[in-house]
Amino acid sequence: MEDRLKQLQAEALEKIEQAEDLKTLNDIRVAYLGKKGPITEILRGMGKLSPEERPVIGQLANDVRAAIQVKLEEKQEKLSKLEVEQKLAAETVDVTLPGRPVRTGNHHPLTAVIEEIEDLFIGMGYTIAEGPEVEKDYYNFEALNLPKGHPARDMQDSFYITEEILLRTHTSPVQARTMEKHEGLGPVKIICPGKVYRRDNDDATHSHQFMQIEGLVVDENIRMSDLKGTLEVFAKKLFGEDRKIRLRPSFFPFTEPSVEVDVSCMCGGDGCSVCKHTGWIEILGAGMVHPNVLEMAGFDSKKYTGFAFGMGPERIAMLKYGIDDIRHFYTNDIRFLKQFNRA
Ligand code: 2U9
Repeated sequence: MEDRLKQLQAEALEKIEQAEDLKTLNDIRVAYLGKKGPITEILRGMGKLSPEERPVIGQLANDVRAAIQVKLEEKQEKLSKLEVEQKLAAETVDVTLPGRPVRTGNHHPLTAVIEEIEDLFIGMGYTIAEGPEVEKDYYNFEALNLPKGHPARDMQDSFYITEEILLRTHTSPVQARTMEKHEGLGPVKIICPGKVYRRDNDDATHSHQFMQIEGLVVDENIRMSDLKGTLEVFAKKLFGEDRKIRLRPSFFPFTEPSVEVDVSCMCGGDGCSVCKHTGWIEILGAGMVHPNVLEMAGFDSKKYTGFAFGMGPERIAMLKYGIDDIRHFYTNDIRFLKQFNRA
């Protein structure tokens, strides 16, 4: 019996030593120390032993059981630690790996150009004025020296809602309203960005709905040279310090004299398809505010003068980014929009 117990101990310790995982270890515990295990069996059969043998074998059986238990506990601790270490190694995060790129959104190219132009004029002391897109005929035409029956009204085929109400054809009514509210006192220095509408067939260069940015300065002693200097600063900041501007005579009912403004082409005058080999690109219309417009808004035209200008940001963005079709701004093809990600 003694030999059998010693053999069981040696066997069990050997198996524990060899065990490579916690499940095997548990199987060994059940096999040797479980209710049906050999050691329990020996202890149960103690009654059959002689009184001399009983304490010796009893003591030995308890020692064997304790030795196996101790070894099992030691091994369990070792294997548990190992398991944690293996798990940690398998789940290691390589912090040096580059992250997955997060696609950032971006401004619509038209919004980007409008904000750039706004910032430029804010930097020159202008404030932004806004007004309704559904406008009275009076502010859209009459207050701008375009009385009913004026031939220039035909130049701007309009979306009329009633006889007196229409979708504004330019942002000029915002200036007319601002001047009227101002009651002729002190300077006005505003830019008016906004959506405008004209009855036009959409094609690469025309849209029935588009944006405008107009500017207006009214004060004492405002002269044509102030207009020219302002537009020169504007063109250089927007297109580059090497650019020049030139003014050509034109006609608008709300300004007198009126001019069209060209910026020198990026080809430097050599001639290219953008400037149609002229070296110049038209970017703006402008002029000195017509005395009739000043008077209708409540300004004394003998005391106050002013200049005004207007531009189409779509055209500016098309020139700046080399876009060949105005419809790209409104069809919102993601492949087009993604190209303007400044991030
Ligand atoms: C008031 C007085 C004067 C605004 C002006 C232009 C010239 C002009 C067009 C250019 C291309 C608009 O985008 S476009 O279609 N605009 O040429 N606009 S002067 O003159 C005003 C406006 C309001 C009270």
